[in-house]
Amino acid sequence: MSPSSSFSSSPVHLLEDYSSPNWVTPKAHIRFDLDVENTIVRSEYTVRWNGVQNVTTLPSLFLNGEGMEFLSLRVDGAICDPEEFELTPTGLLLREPPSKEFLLVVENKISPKRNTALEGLYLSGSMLCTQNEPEGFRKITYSIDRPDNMIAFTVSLVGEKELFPVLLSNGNPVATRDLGTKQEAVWEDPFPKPSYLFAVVAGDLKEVSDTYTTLSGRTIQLKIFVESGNQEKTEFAMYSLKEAMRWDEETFGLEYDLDLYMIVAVDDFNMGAMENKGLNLFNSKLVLADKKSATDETFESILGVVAHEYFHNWTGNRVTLRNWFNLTLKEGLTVFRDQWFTEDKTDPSVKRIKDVLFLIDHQFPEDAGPMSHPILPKSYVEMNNFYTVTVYEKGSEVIRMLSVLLGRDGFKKGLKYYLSTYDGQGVTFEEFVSSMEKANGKELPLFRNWYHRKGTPLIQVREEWKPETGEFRLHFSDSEDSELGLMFPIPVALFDAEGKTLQDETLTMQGKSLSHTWKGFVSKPTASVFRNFSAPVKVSFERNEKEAAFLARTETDGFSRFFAFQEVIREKFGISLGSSKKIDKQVIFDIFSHTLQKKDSFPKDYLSYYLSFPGLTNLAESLQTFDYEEIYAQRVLWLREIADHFLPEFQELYEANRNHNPNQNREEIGKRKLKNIALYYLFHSSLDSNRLGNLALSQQKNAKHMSEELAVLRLFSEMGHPLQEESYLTYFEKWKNDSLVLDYWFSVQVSFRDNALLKAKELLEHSKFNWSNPNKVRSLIGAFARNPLSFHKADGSGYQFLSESIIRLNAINPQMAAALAKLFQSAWLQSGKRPTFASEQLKKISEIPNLSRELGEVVSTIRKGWGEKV
Ligand code: B3K
Ligand code: ZN
Repeated sequence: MSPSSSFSSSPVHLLEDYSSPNWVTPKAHIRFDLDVENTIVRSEYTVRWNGVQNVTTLPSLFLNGEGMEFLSLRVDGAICDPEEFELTPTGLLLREPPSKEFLLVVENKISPKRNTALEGLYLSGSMLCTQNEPEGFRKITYSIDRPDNMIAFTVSLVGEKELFPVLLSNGNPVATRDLGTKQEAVWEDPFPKPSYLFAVVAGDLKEVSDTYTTLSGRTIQLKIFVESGNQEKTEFAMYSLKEAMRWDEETFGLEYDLDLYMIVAVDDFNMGAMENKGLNLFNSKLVLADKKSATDETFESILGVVAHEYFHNWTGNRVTLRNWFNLTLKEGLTVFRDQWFTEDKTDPSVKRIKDVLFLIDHQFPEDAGPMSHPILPKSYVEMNNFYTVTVYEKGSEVIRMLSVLLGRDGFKKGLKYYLSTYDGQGVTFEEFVSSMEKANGKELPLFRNWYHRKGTPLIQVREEWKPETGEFRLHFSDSEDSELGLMFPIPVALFDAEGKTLQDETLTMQGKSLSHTWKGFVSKPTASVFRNFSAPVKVSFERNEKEAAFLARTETDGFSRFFAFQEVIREKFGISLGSSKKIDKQVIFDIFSHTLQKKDSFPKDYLSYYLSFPGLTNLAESLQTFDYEEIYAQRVLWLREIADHFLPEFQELYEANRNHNPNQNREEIGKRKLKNIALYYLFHSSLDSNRLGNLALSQQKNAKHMSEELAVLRLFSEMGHPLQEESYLTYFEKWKNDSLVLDYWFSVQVSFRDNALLKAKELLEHSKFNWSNPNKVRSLIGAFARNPLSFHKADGSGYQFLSESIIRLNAINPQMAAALAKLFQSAWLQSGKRPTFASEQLKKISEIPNLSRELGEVVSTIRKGWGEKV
């Protein structure tokens, strides 16, 4: 069954070609005879004509179906002769449908065990499970597999009791039957849904149950299914689910609609999780956690992803998509909802800082490279390739802008209007934006251009100060000569010299430029613009360094204060690159001192971010200079200077936060982070590295929380410390039987420094590495390619390593291969012969036999973007 269809024979899908389906299947009864090697699927559909009513001859009906063995076809009970239909590599064509409504029964066979692509029905460990978004259902059975075909499903699952004591599907369990050594379970989902939300799970699973009572008093059963032995590790996921349910009721008045909500943890999963109606499937790493084995970052991801999938129940499932071009309609919106949720549950400034850093480090480069696309892509060959940071994260920023333009209450009104008007339908971004307009009585015409314009807009900001009249003017202009003028909010604060807020107001850009004048000042105010990162744009605001430094100390908005400091650091750091002279860093030291003196007035996790020095990728991206060796060398010098300057302060910070409880609350998470940041600076100072090494090793050995333990491995690895190997070994011996914990171990060893290639090759041969497990592939190969120092080695060896891995994965899991191939994008900006080496590797990939649709599209898009003949 793997790999999927080949690239060369795959058509391009165009948004402009979209039309609604001629035929739909409002009802389906799918029966599975489950078997690891050979599963028989029998699908019974009510097929209905959905085209123009006065049609004279009914056109043919095409059912999607790939990589399966056809068994039989019946129409209205009669078996079809071979000449009545045609089987193609992508489906089944019924030449002459008998009437406008009829019953079709099709039978086919699939092999879950051979399905290493992990799409459709597949085997993970001893469990059978499905992944159908976007187009996996067509790998299970013949169907009209598109999101605008809404289906009321009934599902019968038949399987060996011993192998599959637990049989699950969407909706409600309605019957079970004992069939001797086998059993049958019947599930019915009362909510019609597209096939991408269909799910099945069968296995020997243990259940952890809880209940949730909605604000209207309904009791919902909550169940998390895991492999035996993992029950203890579900507490935090269950807590996250209940928090998300409460939050959606309190914030948007949205209540869960079934009586049962299930989550299943799956070890082999291509992404994070999947929002199938009533039966979410999750990558185990986003369900299973306890303080010993999961970092604080993992806990926060669990909180966010459990909430994200839950929120999809309304934004995605109840109101779904008309076509895949509109993916951001559910993803951008649901990411925004999960970000908002985490902001409410943790520290809003810290969450915003993390989300924006992620956007800058990952989405900005994508939007500036060969794979740049608008949040509403206009064409695709393989939809899986468009689950991008642009569709998700930029999509979320676009939705967030609505919540600023309309206010959060206006946004809530708009969302309620949208969900109640389009409940049960598949719609487009247009229905969403017009709902926001209608509910708020406000027109947003230019806002729609965000869905069509690609690239990160660059906004120039100029200020004018007229001391004689006390007038202060800000001018904003869109530097791109684009037809697609934009609408976005610009929150502005003006501060006096004492840091008092003189003005706090939100301006709205509509089109290409905007000027605003304030009057009545006695001295020039300091302006903070685009507060809280109000639009996904780059801002060029040439101004006095002192003003940014002033904002870094006084901005009342925590996010903008952090970013002002980053701006100061980046400016200075940029000057130091390529300069042999030592740069005066007094302004930076002053901000550090000021902040360290006031440290008790900040939440600890906020302070830990504020004190962190920007990472390699962030420096490269924001300075648009990609000589990583130079950036790395300078960064080490800077860190040493800062560390030595504030040695007593960092020592004190380490000691003060050394003792903590291993609990998941803000205070304790903050302590762990601060302690680790302090240790990071101490390691860069001129203190004796042996003594520090022993201190760190004892932190690792006595750790009560994974965040303490892993921080040490990271430090040793980043510093290339002599105790590194001992640290890795200690960790391995402790955790060798916990596959999820070993993922951290794989990744930490290849994430830093310029000599990771040897390690990566060695780890590929390790008995715990497994090419078929996406978490392992991401932890080793993905982490290696995200380490710029090793990946962008001048001799091209990093590129060769990646391309060889990709070629191997093309035959196992094309989605993983394609995801890794995207990492080549950044090679084009590198110096020397690197772009040539990278393009040779891509060419090599493009020439392999059986190049999959997923990988082929990525490689050809990058090569075209680089101006190569493809
Ligand atoms: N909707 C899924 C992602 C499906 C990815 C398919 N390659 C998870 C999510 O965004 O919630
Ligand atoms: Zn999602």
